[in-house]
Amino acid sequence: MSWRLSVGDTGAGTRRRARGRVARSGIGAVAGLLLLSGCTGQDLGLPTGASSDTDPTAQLWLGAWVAAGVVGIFTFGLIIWAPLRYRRRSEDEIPAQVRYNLPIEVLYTVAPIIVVLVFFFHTIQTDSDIQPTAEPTHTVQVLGQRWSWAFTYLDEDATNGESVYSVGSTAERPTLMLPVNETVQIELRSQDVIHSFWVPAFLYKQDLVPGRENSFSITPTREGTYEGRCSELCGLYHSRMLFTLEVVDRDTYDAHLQDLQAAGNVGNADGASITRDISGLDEEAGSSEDGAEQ
Ligand SMILES: [Cu+2]
Repeated sequence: MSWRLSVGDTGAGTRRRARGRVARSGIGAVAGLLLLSGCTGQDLGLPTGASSDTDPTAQLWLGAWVAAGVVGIFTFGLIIWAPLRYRRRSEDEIPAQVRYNLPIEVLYTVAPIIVVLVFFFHTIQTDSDIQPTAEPTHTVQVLGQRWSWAFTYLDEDATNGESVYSVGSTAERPTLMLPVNETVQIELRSQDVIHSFWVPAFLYKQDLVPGRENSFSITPTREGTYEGRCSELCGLYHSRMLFTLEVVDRDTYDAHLQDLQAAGNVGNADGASITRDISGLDEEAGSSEDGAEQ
C-alpha cells in the first residue's frame, strides 16, 4: 500500500513539474516573440500612424498578431504536449508506433490553406479601405533615381502657379515637406530601376516603376519629422536612398516653396540636368564621408 502511494506521489510530482515546464516554455515563447517584434507593448512594434488612412493597416497588423498568437500557442502546445503525453513510461514498454493518420494529415494541409486565404482576404480588403476619398489639394511628383530623390511641387498657389523642386544626393538626404491635414497627391516616377517610396509612419509604400505612372493620395495628420526611405533593393547605395519628411503647418509649407523658388529651383525635376547626376558618385569617389546607413 505504502509502495503504491509512493508511486502515485511520484507520478503527480512528475506531472506538476511537466506542467511547470510547459508554462515556463509558453511564457518564454511569448516573451521571445514580443522581443523579436521590437514591441512597445502598445502597437506591437508598429509605428504610430501619421496620416488619416492608417487605421485599416493597424487593424490588419493587430489581427495578424492575434492569428499568429493563436496558431503559435496551439502549435507550441502540441509540440510540448505530444512527447510528454506519449513518452515511454517504463523500461520494458514501447509506446504505440503509429505509421500515419489520415484525419491529422488532412487537418495540417487544410488548416494552413484556410489561414493563408483569411490573410489574403483581409489584405485585399485593407488595401481597398486605405484609399482616401478626399480630393487632393496639392500634387507632389516624386522622382526616384539611383540613389536619391527629387521632389517637385506642382503648380502651387504660393509660387504663383510655378512648379518648384528640391533634390538630394546619396551624401545629402533631401527633405519632402507636406502641409498637415491637407490631402496631397503623390505621383511616383523612376528614371532607371524600380524603387519604392516608403514612409513607415504612413504605414504605406508604393513602387516607382520605370515607364509607369503610379500615384496615391495621403493626408498627414501629425506635424513632425519622419523617416523616409527606398524599400526596393535598387543597387549598390540602396541603403543610402533616404529622405526626411517634414509635416508642417500651411504657412511653413508655403514659405518653403517660396525659398525653393528664390533659390532658382523652378520647373520640374523630371528630366532636368540636375537629376542626371543625382547619385553624386563623383563626390563619393573623392570623399571619406561615411553617409547614413540604413
Ligand atoms: Cu531605390
